[in-house]
Amino acid sequence: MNTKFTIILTLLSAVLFSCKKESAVEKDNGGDKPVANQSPYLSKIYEFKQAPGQFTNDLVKTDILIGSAGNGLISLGGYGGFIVFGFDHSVTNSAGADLGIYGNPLIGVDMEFSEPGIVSVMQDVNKNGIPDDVWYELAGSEYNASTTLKNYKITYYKPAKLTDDIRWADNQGKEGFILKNQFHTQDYFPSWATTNEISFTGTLLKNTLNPGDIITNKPFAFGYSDTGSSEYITLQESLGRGYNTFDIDWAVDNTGKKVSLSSVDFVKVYTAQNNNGNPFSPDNDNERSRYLGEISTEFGGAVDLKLLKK
Ligand SMILES: [Ca+2]
Ligand SMILES: [Ca+2]
Ligand SMILES: [Ca+2]
Ligand SMILES: [Ca+2]
Repeated sequence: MNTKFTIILTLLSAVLFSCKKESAVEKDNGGDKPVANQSPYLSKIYEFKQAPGQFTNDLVKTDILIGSAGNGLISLGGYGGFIVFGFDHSVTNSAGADLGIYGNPLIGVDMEFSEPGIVSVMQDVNKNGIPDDVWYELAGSEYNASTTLKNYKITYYKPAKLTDDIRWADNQGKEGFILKNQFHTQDYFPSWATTNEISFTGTLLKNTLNPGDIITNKPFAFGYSDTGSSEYITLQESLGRGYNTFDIDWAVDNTGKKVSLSSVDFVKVYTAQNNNGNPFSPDNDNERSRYLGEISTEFGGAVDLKLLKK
């Protein structure tokens, strides 16, 4: 194994799941105070279902996501893994972007590593305080791309042995594996599962993994979390901590028709690519096949942007 490459991969592995303490955005600098006793940060997690992955069942500390943002991360696991959260108020649809969501994309030139998450929103139409109403996807830059698959469904199967890769099959007739790696040896099949197979559905974005001296997963233009878009880079450079922004105006129903929402009560983020991080797939025996682990969106909290504005 090439030493330089090993060092880079070790660094990359650390960075992919580092918990950054510094944040300029959330600090109370006098100009970014919440108004009317409303917290700008998410206040409640309704559901958190990791898909299989290298960080699944590991380092799962959701408390750090409540009441602050950008101070810690959870990994949603492979395709479909998700979190559902809300605020202590309805998030109104103001002009422009409404929500900011934190992740940990790498943005170094030719080291880009994004792990896009799709964001959906829901209004508490029946006013029962729980997310049992209708989800509307926020259509990002890939929503209408011919490479984007709607109504995708994947099923993961619990392995016989802890050391086995996690097999999946999808509704496109394909199957494959979430690959185990040497950096993370815990059970990759989520402990929340009460059955030996679990399924997720949603919209699937195309794979963007690219082999090279450094394996990259370049960002999409806009509308996805954990993505080093040009907007993210600008925010990172100006605030010291980037995030991705989302406009409630992007909401579409399950036929792709735009819906007009004056506010939302629940937000869902899920991993939107199905990719085991192996650019040599289906060859799983290449020495670099298991370096990165699966594409799995990291989530570091969320803000109601209008409460952060000066
Ligand atoms: Ca808006
Ligand atoms: Ca409801
Ligand atoms: Ca990840
Ligand atoms: Ca990430």
